[in-house]
Amino acid sequence: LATPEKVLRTQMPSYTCQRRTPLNHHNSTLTDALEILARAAFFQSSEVRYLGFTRAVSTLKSLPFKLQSAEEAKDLPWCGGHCKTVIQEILEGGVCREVETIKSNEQYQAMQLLTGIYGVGVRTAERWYQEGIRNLNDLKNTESKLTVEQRTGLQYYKDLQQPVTREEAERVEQLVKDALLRFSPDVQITMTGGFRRGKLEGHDVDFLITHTNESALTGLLENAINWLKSKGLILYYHMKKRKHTSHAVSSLMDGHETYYTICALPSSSSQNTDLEVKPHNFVAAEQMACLKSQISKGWRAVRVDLVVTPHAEYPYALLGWTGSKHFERELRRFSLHEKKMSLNSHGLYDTEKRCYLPAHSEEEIFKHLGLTYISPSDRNA
Ligand code: 8DG
Ligand code: MN
Ligand code: MN
Repeated sequence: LATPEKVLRTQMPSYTCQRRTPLNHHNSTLTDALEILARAAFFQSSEVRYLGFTRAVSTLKSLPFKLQSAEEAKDLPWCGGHCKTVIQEILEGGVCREVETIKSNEQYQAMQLLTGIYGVGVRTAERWYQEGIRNLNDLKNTESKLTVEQRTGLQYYKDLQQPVTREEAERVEQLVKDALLRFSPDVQITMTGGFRRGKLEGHDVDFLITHTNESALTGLLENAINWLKSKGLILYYHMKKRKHTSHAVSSLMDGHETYYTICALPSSSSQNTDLEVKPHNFVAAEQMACLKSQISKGWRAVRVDLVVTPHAEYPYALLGWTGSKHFERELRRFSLHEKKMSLNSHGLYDTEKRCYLPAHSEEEIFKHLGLTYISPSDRNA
C-alpha cells in the first residue's frame, strides 16, 4: 500500500512553477551539497549540469518532508543519476566526497570570492584566475585594469558582503519613497525580489515603480536618483534601457528602465544601542568588525535595484521581478514548452493565437497559463 509520502513523491510535478517551494524546507543538508555542485558547474560554464543540479535542488526544497533514502529519490523529478549518488552518499554517511573535494579546491574558492565582487561575472573571474589572481589583495594591485563598476564593487566589498536585513530594506524603502514622492505624489512603489518572497535577508533590495498615468513616469526615476545623489545617498549607479523587444526575438530581453545602484544607507539611531544591548546575538568576529565600522562611519553601502514599468505591464513586471531566478526560468520554460506562450516581464504572448494576453494581477497570469496560483512566499525555488 502506498504511504501518503510515497503518493506525494510519485506525484510531484516536474516544473518548479507547478508546486510550492517555501523558504524553510526539510532537506537542507541535501540541497546545500547539491547547490555547491550547481555552483561549480556554473563556474565551469556547464549550463546543462548547472540546470540539472538546480532542478534537483528545487525538487527537494518543495518536498514537504525529509527524504529518508536514495531509493525514495528515484520517484522524484530530476533526482536520478548523478544526483541520486550524491543523495545516497549524504544520507548514508553524512558527507559527499565530491562536494568536499570541490569545497577545498583552490579554483572553486577563488571563483567564489571573485564572483562575489559586484560587477564580476564568471568569465572575468575565470580570466583573473588564469592570470594568477587569487584574492582581493592581488586585485588591488591591478586596480587600473578594473571597470568602474568592479572598482566600486571592490571599494564597498565588505559592506556588500554583509547581508541586508529586513529592517534595513524597510529603511531603504523609506528613502526611495521619499525621493520619488517629491516628484510624483501618486507613484506606486513595491518591494520585490527576495524580500517579497518573505526572506529575512538579501544581497540587495529590489523595487518596482509604476503610475496609473504613464506620462507621470517619464523622467521620474532619473529625477529621484539625481535628488538622492545630491544628498550623497547614491554611491554608484548605472542605468539600462533597452527598446521593448518583441516576443519573437527573445523572452529574456526585458527592457524596462532599470537603475542598478549602490546606496549609502544612513545608520538608524537605534543601531548603536542594538549592538551594545544584544551581545548574546551570535555574530562572527569579522561581521562584528564590519558592523562596527558601518556604525562609526554612520552609513553602510547597500545594493538597490529600481525598475520602472508602465501600469498595463505591472502584473507581469511584478511576477518577473519577484523571483526566485529559478522559479522565473521554470515559469518561462513551462509557458513556451507546455502552452506555446512566450512570457517575460512585459507580457504574455500566445504564439498560436498570435495575441498578447492582458492581466490585472499575478493571479490572472497563472490562470492564463493554466497553473494553480503560487504565492510569492512559495516561489523560493
Ligand atoms: P536576493 O537579492 O535576496 O539575494 O535574491 P533575489 O531578490 O531573489 O535576487 P535578485 O538577483 O535581486 O533578483 C530578483 C529578481 O529580479 C529575479 O527573479 C530575477 C529578476 N531580474 C534580475 N535582472 C533582471 C532583468 O534584467 N530583467 C528581468 N525581467 N528580471 C531580472 O535580477
Ligand atoms: Mn534581490
Ligand atoms: Mn536585484
